[in-house]
Amino acid sequence: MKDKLKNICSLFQIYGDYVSGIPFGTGHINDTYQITYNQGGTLLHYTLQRLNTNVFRRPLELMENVSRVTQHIHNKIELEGASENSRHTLQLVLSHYGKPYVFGPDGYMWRCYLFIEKARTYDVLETTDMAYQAAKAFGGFQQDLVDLPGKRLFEVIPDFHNTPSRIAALKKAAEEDIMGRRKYVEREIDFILSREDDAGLLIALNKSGDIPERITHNDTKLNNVLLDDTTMDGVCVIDLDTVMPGLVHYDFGDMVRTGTSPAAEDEQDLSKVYMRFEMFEALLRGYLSSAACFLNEAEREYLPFSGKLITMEIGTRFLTDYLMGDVYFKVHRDGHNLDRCRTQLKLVESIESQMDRMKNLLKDIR
Ligand code: ADP
Ligand code: GN1
Ligand code: MG
Repeated sequence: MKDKLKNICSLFQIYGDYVSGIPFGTGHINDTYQITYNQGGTLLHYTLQRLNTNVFRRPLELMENVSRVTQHIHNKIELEGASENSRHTLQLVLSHYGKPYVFGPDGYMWRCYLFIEKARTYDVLETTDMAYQAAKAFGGFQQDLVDLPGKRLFEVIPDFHNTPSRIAALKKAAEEDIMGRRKYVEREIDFILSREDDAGLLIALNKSGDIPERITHNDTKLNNVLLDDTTMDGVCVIDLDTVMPGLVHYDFGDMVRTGTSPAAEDEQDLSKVYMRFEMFEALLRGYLSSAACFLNEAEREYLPFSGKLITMEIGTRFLTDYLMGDVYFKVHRDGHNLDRCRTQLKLVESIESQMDRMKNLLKDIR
């Protein structure tokens, strides 16, 4: 593996001597490594990633999106005269051919970013301040992209947040039942299907013109934002593969899904899974602190609902993958996708039971 990573790194414009490469992060899709180089006696880090091209089938278009978005944010920060510019947006390292990616001998696409130091991601948020800062950073990211010039961003995965399509895929997987697992999950399937009427609501509001399409991140898992080690400020939004046209709710909903429960996404003890209202409040206030300036009334109104919808949607995806034999998300034990699905559905119940309070809070914030 050492030689393999070293060889891939040699295809990028990185100076100095390769020292090491270690697996990094807990993402379910790509393979990420922290790379260390010795440059004239100083150790420097990079993030090297192998793109999962089973999931991302149009990697060139994806990388064009990522380049446009990071360049745009970079230019904005530069104009604002902020310090430590290279900590506040991902910065691609180019290949010797001047491209923001390389194809390795393994045939996969690889890319490399400057590593952002003195900041880290969290799988579970510990304090309301962390929730506030993370949500503020994601809202700021959307705001930065409101004026992205040029053509519409490429739709990296069509219908990525089309919840009715996700439910249709679940029904198909349940009907086909290729692994013979359906008998274990009838309750989970019923839970989702009994909420099917909610699934198309945001898409309908988009069609009717009430909710506009914007540029969204679409994977605002709380571990996709780096928080500063000292100040806890949101330093940089990362994991930009799914940045594409979307609704703001896809982002806010996923923050609620991943930022409000005190338990991990794959926790097996469901009594530990619930929505902490104070975390929801911090996420809402943090998000509005940077996004209120561009949101319309309907977008605002459906923020609490989005937490429920996106949690149900990802639960649906985990269940579908379980039924299909764990072909999409990386798994590390038997039943892993089912455990993940169950936490999501438990969280949906908890969100539902607090929905009135969530909506009232929104009315109080002006
Ligand atoms: P995945 O698709 O696997 O979730 P990410 O892009 O989120 O990939 O990266 C995985 C982890 O690597 C992140 O959670 C973060 O801890 C770390 N990471 C990624 N990019 C950087 C970076 N530029 N600087 C510092 N850490 C990074
Ligand atoms: C995947 O790559 P990662 O782990 O940040 C998935 C998201 C899911 C998430 C669930 C491209 O995100 O959509 O919400 O897992 N990414 C893709 O944890 O499917
Ligand atoms: Mg990630």
